[in-house]
Amino acid sequence: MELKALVFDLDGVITDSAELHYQAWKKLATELGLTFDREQNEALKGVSRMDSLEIILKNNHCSDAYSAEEKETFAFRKNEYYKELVETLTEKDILPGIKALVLDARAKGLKTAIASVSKNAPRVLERIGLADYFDVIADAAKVRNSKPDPEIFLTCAQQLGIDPRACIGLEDSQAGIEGILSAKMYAVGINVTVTGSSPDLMVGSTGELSLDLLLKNFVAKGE
Ligand code: B16
Ligand code: MG
Repeated sequence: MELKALVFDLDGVITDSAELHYQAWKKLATELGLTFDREQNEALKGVSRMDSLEIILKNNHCSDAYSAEEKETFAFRKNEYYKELVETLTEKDILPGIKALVLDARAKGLKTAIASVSKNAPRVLERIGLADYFDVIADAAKVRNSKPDPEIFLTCAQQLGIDPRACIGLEDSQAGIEGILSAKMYAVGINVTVTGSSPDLMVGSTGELSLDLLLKNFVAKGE
């Protein structure tokens, strides 16, 4: 089967908004007197806002100390901090190699999609000037199951009208790699701290990615 589409995660693959999520959670955690560090932040990559909050509270053994309403307020506050940080993003924040890869892929007739569970994904893409370079941006509000569930990747393939096995998924998180593999796409990991299934191909950073590298390595599942 021929390669037909590239399906990108956003945070940590297109731009380093993973760092902005970290800073926003850190601010909230500090206000609440909770511990939170970069190591704990790894487990939040690709995980929805409310699930992320639960992980932070559980790590601090205080999940039961707050009502559902209080938790909603905390998540809202974190998102306000995050949105402020998103407004500081510019084209310079596109990670190395990504714009060239997206342009090369489109020039070769491949489709491109964004599989981000972030409800802020469209705004992030606008800020960095890439909003017009994707055929599909999955609507995170409509996705019921966060990564590692394959739902968001399958939604992208379906909206593109392409067999998932003809797609490459690119991710920086373990949850995302699991999602790509479950969707039967070819999985490319970018500096993933592997704690479960390994991606089909791993690179150390986005700067190592190129369309040539992907075309050389791509093998459709089941072939
Ligand atoms: P929001 P991805 C994910 O995006 C982030 O990795 C994760 O840290 C974040 O909690 C989640 O989006 C939800 O984001 O609060 O903006 O809706 O990695 O799937 O692009
Ligand atoms: Mg990510």
